[in-house]
This record gives sequence, C-alpha cells and structure tokens, in this order.
Amino acid sequence: MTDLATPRVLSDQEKAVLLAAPRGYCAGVDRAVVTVEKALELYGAPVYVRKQIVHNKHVVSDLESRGAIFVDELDQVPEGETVVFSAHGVSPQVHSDAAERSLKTIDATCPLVTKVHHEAKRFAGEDYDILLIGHAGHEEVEGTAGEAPEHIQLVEGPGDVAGITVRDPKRVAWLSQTTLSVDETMETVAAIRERFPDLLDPPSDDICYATQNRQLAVKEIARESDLVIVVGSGNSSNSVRLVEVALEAGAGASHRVDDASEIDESWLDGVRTVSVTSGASVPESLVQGVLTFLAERGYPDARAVHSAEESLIFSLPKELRRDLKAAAAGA
Ligand code: 10D
Ligand code: SF4
Repeated sequence: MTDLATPRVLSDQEKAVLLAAPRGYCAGVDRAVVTVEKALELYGAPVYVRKQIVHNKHVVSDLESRGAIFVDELDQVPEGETVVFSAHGVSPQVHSDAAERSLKTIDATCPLVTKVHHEAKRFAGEDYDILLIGHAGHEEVEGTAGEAPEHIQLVEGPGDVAGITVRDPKRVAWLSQTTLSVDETMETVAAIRERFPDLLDPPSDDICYATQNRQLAVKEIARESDLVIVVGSGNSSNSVRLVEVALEAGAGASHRVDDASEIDESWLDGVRTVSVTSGASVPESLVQGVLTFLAERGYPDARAVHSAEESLIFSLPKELRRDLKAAAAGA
C-alpha cells in the first residue's frame, strides 16, 4: 500500500529546469544603468539619481557602492550638482524644478516611456479625455499623467470603468503604463470600449516589446511547470506581472524572489519541472544564482526555451553623449 501522506522523493533524472528567453535586461534598463555608470566615470562620485534608476534592489545597491546617491526628491540634491532621472520618466514639473535649482540633468527615461508621454501630449492637445491604464503611485504613471494632468485620469482595472466621467463620450482616448499584463489591459480596454464605443486607441502598443516578450516567454513554459521562479524586486511592475501571468497560464505555483537566498526549500517539494525567468530590470547574474541553487539540489542544467529574439539597443542620453564626446576630444 502507498503512503499518501509522504510525497515520493523524486530521482534527479525526473527533474528538469526550463529557462525562459527572453528574460532580464531590456534596452531601456541597459541604457539607464550604463548612464549612471558612465556618469560616475566621467564626473566622478557622487552622482545623484532621482528615484531608483530601475526597480531592482541589487542594481541600486551596486551603483550606491560605486558612488551614486539615490534621492526621492530634487530638494535632496545640492544646487549645481548632476542628477540623473530614472528610466521610468518624470513629469514636466520635475524638469522645471531641476532648472530652478540649477541642477545639471541627465534624462535616462526609456525612449518607449517618452513615446507614451508624446502620445499623452498629442491627445491632450486635441482636447481628448485620456484614460491612462496603470498602477496608482507608480513613478511611470506619475510622469505620464504629469504631461497633461487636466486631461488624464487613471484607470487601474475594469472595476474602475463604471466610475469614469468624461466631458464628451465621443472624445475619449486610452494610453497605458509600459509594463502591464497584456491580457489584463485588454480586458480593461474592452470594458472601457463598452462604455465609450468611439474610444481612440494609442497609435502603437504602449505595453513595450520587452514586457510583451517576457510575458510570452513565461506563458510558453508555464503550463508544463510545477513551479515558476521569477527573479525581480517587489516594486518592479513587470516582474510582479510575470508571476501573475505564469499562474494564469497554468503554472502549478509561482514565486518572485530578489535572488536565490529568498527561495524557500519547501517550494521544491515534489517539483519535477522548475522554470526560471526574470524581469526587465534584473541582472543575469541573479538568474545564474538561482540555477546554481537548483543544481545544488539535484536539478539538471537548464534548457532554454526561446520564444522571441531581441536586438533593440538605445543610444545614451544626449547630454551624456555630448559630455563624453567633449571629454574624448580633450583627452
Ligand atoms: O516597475 P517597472 O516594471 O516599471 O520598472 P523596472 O525598473 O522593474 O523595469 C524597467 C521598466 C521601466 C523603466 C518602465 F518602463
Ligand atoms: Fe523601456 Fe520597456 Fe524596458 Fe520599460 S520595460 S525600460 S519601456 S524597454
């Protein structure tokens, strides 16, 4: 007779690890992190950064150890110093506050976030009421909403739609944060469109290529996974979405960890297939740490499952390129 209370111990041959691809750094995060690194090299420490440059605690503490100082607001930056704006973007008010305090600014806003800012300005210029789908309090949403506060209202999900009031139901447009769940956002848009059939779409997807690709990649492996481990920080919207997408797509369980030290051994009980992925702000070394943790517990080498190729690269912010060029010419 089998003892149902005691799970059978799996042999190492029965175990598998799948590694989602793409995962980890996107073009906007890479550009923002390199911006702070180059600024430190060029101007010397300290370099001030408004908010976390990207939402990853390891990236932030590594840059801190090299001389970056992260501040919440510009009044914490001494007059005349250099401040980098994070990848999530800032409102025009932040730009004017910086000018007022004579700060030298380097804008590391991801160009794909800037694209949404431009859409907000254009729709506001055409006098549309804009429904911005996103998470309250997220820095990206604050920056985008700040482009046209009198035209923009935040919609967090389908539950908010009944309470929306607009001036003219025929002149309503929607935009979104770049790092939302694609499926949830489409549900919200459908609910909005039901109320406002003339709803205008953004000219192109606001949820960026990296967010979409990471969700697609985790969906592809979730169904055959007993456990999906997502590496990413708790305030990283796109990382948190990967846990939700994995569960929605059929994963047995899914947990987010900042690094391997946060994995609870009990999550592996009876688990044959573990999948691993990471958010757009996560250095690959942290993923490798998770794979090492699994290898030490009898799991084999990971098999990468590719679902999209990525080759986008953004050039550094123009202020930094100008100073790097001048430094090279003077060397
Ligand atoms: O929270 P989040 O997903 O927006 O940001 P994170 O820094 O984790 O990833 C990069 C995404 C950015 C900068 C938003 F576009
Ligand atoms: Fe840019 Fe998308 Fe990366 Fe955000 S997640 S920094 S929008 S590429």
